[in-house]
Amino acid sequence: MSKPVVFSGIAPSGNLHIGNYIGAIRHWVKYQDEKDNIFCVVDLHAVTVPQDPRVLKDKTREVAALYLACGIDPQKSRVFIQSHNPDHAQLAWILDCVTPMGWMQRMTQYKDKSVKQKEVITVGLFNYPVLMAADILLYQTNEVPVGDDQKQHVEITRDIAQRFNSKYGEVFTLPEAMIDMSGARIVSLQDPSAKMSKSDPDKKGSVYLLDDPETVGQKVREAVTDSGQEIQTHEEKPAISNLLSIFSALSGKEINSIEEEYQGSSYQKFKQDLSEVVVEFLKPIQRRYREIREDSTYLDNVLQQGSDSLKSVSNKTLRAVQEALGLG
Ligand code: AQP
Repeated sequence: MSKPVVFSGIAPSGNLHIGNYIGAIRHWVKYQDEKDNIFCVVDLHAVTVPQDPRVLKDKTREVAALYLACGIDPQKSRVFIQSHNPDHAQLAWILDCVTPMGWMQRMTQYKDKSVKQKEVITVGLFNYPVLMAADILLYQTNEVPVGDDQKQHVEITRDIAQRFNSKYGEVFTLPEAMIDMSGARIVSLQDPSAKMSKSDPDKKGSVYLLDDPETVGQKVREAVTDSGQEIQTHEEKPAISNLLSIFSALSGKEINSIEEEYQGSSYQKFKQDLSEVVVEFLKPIQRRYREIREDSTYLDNVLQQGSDSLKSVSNKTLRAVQEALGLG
């Protein structure tokens, strides 16, 4: 039996943070052997908000190198840059033409992102979920491992696929979101009501995968905590619950056992140990990242092979879509 096709991606719209790792990348790595994996750096998504062109180019390679540094193995997974395959934009246009406006107007991430947007809000930002649907549907994806914030986008992908299939014939596989609820929503260290986010202007809210040990220590030390003393997960203690989730995800220890270990300890001691856990976790990733960035031919080859081998898959889907619609 063939392995389930997994597709996921991250926008190179800023520095990758431990929320991206805990909510997405670690699950990609964990199930690599069992799946047919496609991991994309979704640069077309990044330009839904203004980007500095030189920074974007570098961030795109940085994200690809970080996938590999975090454990994505190019022998087991295909890694590529979205804009290297024009089929994504082509299918997105066709899906635009089958997606009712009303569905799009319900997307909560558009609402959140558009209020934060200081410059003009573009059609691209509004359309982001249709491009994401195209990314997923092009490869006949079965599973989409994502954090909780992307659940609605995978649901609309299914709705769009179902609508297309029922109008024009069975072309698309219906994908499912794979959300591991532990760590599915890592929140800001400065504001537990907001998710940790690449585009948060408050850099103290996020621990980036490339932060140096001193910066990690400072961010964890200055993380907001809740009233009371207990180091325990509780819905009324969102800040400490978040720190416990991070501790657990990066150390591999169960939350219960961390709670037991720190019974009666101070927040200060807990944060000190947490910053050590984070620093030790990041060390090998940063070492491997530096090696990969120093060997640009290696990274180019991985990305080229990824996109070359995937174009035949996406072309096949696109041709079936065009045929079904009577295009060409
Ligand atoms: N805070 C988070 N906790 C858990 N998972 C998260 N993800 C993002 N933030 C968290 C997951 O990471 C993957 C990549 O996300 P993305 O780059 O496609 O877009 P995003 O969700 O909009 O991420 P950011 O960090 O908030 O970026 P900006 O600020 O540019 O919008 C997804 O699987 C996501 O669920």
